[in-house]
Amino acid sequence: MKGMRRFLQALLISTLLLSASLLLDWGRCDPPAESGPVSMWSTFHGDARRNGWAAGPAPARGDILWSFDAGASVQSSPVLGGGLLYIGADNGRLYALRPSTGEEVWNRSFGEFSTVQSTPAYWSGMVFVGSLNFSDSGLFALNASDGSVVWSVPDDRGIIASPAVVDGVVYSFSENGTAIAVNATTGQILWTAAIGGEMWASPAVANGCVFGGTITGGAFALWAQNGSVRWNFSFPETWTIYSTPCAAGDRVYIGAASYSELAGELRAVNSSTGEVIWRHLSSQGVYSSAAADGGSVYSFVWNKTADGSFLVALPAIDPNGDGVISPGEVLWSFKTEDFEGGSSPLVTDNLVVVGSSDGNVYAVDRQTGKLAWNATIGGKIVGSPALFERRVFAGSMDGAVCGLGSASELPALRISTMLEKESLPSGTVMRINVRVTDEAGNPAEGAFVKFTVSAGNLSQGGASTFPDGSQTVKYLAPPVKGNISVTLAVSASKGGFAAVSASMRFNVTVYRSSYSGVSSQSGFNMVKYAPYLALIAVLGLCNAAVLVLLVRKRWLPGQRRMRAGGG
Ligand SMILES: [Ca+2]
Repeated sequence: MKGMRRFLQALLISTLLLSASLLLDWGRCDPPAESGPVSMWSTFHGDARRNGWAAGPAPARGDILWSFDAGASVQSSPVLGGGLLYIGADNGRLYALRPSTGEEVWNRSFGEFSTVQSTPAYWSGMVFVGSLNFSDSGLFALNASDGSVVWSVPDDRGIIASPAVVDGVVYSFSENGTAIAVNATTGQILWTAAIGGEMWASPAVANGCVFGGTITGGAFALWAQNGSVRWNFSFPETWTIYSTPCAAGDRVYIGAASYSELAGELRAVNSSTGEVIWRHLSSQGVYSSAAADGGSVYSFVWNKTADGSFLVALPAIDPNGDGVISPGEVLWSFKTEDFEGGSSPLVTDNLVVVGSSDGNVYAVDRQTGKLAWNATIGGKIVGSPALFERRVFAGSMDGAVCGLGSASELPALRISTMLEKESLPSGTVMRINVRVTDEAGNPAEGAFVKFTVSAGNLSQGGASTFPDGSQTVKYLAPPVKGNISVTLAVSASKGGFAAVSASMRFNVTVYRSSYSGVSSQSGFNMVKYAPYLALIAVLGLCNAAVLVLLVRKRWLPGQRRMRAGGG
């Protein structure tokens, strides 16, 4: 009785631990409310303020570490949350990829004739995104782990804008000229506001307000609480606002352009009143969103007279106070062969990174504007690059989504593998445990582990490692006519680390029993049971941990331990 009670206690505690760990994981991904750089690139241009400022250094090199083919042009920007990268494509699909390898985890289609130009937003285990479709456009909330729809709000015109999520509320703009606020958990509409002008720009949310702009040149601030107008102003006739306002401190930076007048402007306004603080003029247009790090403002400006787009750094404070940041007051400028100026810059500790329609991602020194590296992806890049764990991510109009960084500089992972047996009879099962650590032996949680065998079948309990760096597979030995040697290969990867692989051999022997034929041809497919095995593995692990604490007794006696690293 006492043993049973202890077991039930352990089960209860382990279940609570599991729930707590999931909650902790979700909570970590919420957008920060305070000013300063963002720690998680979970929405377009970093966080709901859209200031493009990421905490941490960009990689010193822009090697293409992986490339994923979305199968259609990509205008959406990559975002990260819950351990995955999310990006939309013009085939109407939203993709969830592993940021360490680019491997697809799931994709969701919003219909054959739809596009997902909207950049998704991750919040609390959900992904929010807008779709543009001939028949059934809308704002969707998806389960971040499998892409299933949690709720949706239909839209009669379609959504290009990228939703912003703050304090459990999703803010979205439609092509039909309305702004809406929706309860992120339930999908209940909290308010709608008729702005009266198509909106391609995304909402920026800061200081209790929602900032936006229309393609007819109207700029506005709504009260986030009820959608009423706080202030608005219009650029002259023929002007458009395609870019998302960037909120920084008590300011908002708004870009605008006029095709017919070959003119553009980045305007710094007071976020409480909309009053102009300064203007920076260009000869063609400002189509991308500005980034701000407090002292400087970075803008990608199309300058037709110079045949390209310039990434410029402007002083936040106008040096001579005349209300115009003149060419002479520009801190630095970097020329690209871009003729669209669509990509919005990412500011990191060391570099400013921007995509270009000339097919490159450029990273320039934040202080000097000198080129640090460029990565030639090939297609036009109109989305905004993202930074996560020393990697830059970008999508392009030729459908490539890439992870960029410096593989050589990354610290290494180590794999240690434990086999239950050195040899096993055909048709029988053995457990294989791996533990992934960093070079110092600290467990690498969330590392993506992949097993392959030269013969037989594997069923993996889960794709990534547990908090103690471990992961388990079951190996089913194949039918054999004579004893064979099997090669097991294990690879592990995790963002911020160089991937590692290891291999080892063991034997499968002839099963000398009258039942061997039956068991070896049963075709038992353990992959089908992977989700159950994953759950059992997690609960089992928690149980084991708790039981070890309770009973204070060591486990795994007599197991053979093998160590491997780098092949
Ligand atoms: Ca000036």
